[in-house]
Amino acid sequence: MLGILSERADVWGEIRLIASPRSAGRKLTVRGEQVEVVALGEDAFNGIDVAMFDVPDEVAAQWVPVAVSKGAVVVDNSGAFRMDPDVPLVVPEVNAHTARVRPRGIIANPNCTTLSMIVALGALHAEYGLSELIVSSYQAVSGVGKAGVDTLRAQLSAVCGTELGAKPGDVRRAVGDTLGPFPAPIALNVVPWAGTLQEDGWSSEELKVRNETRKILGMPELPVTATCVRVPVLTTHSLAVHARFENEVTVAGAHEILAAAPGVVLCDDPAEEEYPTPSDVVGTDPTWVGRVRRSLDDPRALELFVCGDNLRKGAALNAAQIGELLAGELRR
Ligand code: 11C
Repeated sequence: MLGILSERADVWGEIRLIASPRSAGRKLTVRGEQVEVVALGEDAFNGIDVAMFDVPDEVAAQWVPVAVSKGAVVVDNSGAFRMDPDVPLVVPEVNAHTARVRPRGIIANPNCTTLSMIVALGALHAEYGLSELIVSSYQAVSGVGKAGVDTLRAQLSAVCGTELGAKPGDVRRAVGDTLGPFPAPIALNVVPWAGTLQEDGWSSEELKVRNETRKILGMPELPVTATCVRVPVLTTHSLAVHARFENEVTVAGAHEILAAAPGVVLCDDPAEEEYPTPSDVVGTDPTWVGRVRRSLDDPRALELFVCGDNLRKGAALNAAQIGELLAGELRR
């Protein structure tokens, strides 16, 4: 977040850094200046116009209303308010207009998996009219934070240069009790799980993709099925998308839409081995799209492969873009 605020146009006045008392007094660099962190407390929000929250759900649930009561508009990156009907869930390229109506003084920032595909999908929906979505995610370990990154690095060190991975259970035995935040080894593996267990075997992440996609597109009845999978990638979520539309589609038409869509890069030339991969996309802002095909059995459906940096567009960048919308409003 601090990096992104430092890179983008400076629409801010004072930037105040607020964290738990444990971090108070630390100095962090933002826009080239050293700024001292102040402790979270009611007075910390005095005089703040826009408060960007990047904290666990329960901390957001407690402190976001406090910031609002002090006069701030809050951009919240947690899941605490996303499905509240009085809280817009905003992706500026797709539904910027919804940010203007915010009865609770809160704008929610979507989940990183939803954000990693929705800009491309929104552009195709605007032209063809989405009627059904089936996605499989390939999620990076930084989606669960530093513990995810540390765990993958530690497990990779344990298996690197060995012959592990050829016999059932050998990787599990080698990583021992260092599973970290994952339910199974993540090195040399893929794990069909992200989030917490919900009713009927769905994961919280799968339900977030479904519910948030519907809300962002303003289509509460849209059929959406997600299977969320964790892969041994540090940062950048990928998704294989099957999108069915009201109208017939063509690859050339989809290419044209995607190539012109703000925030999207079309990278689709399999003959030249050109398609997005997480290790090429990491650190960049756009949503990258490749492998665009018309479904063989359905002239109304497209298959796509999408990659987006889950820490940038999937989190801090989208929040900063929402903050910029608000700064534009405040200047008028
Ligand atoms: C993951 N997408 O990759 C999740 C993390 O609702 O913002 C983000 C959870 C959220 O594990």
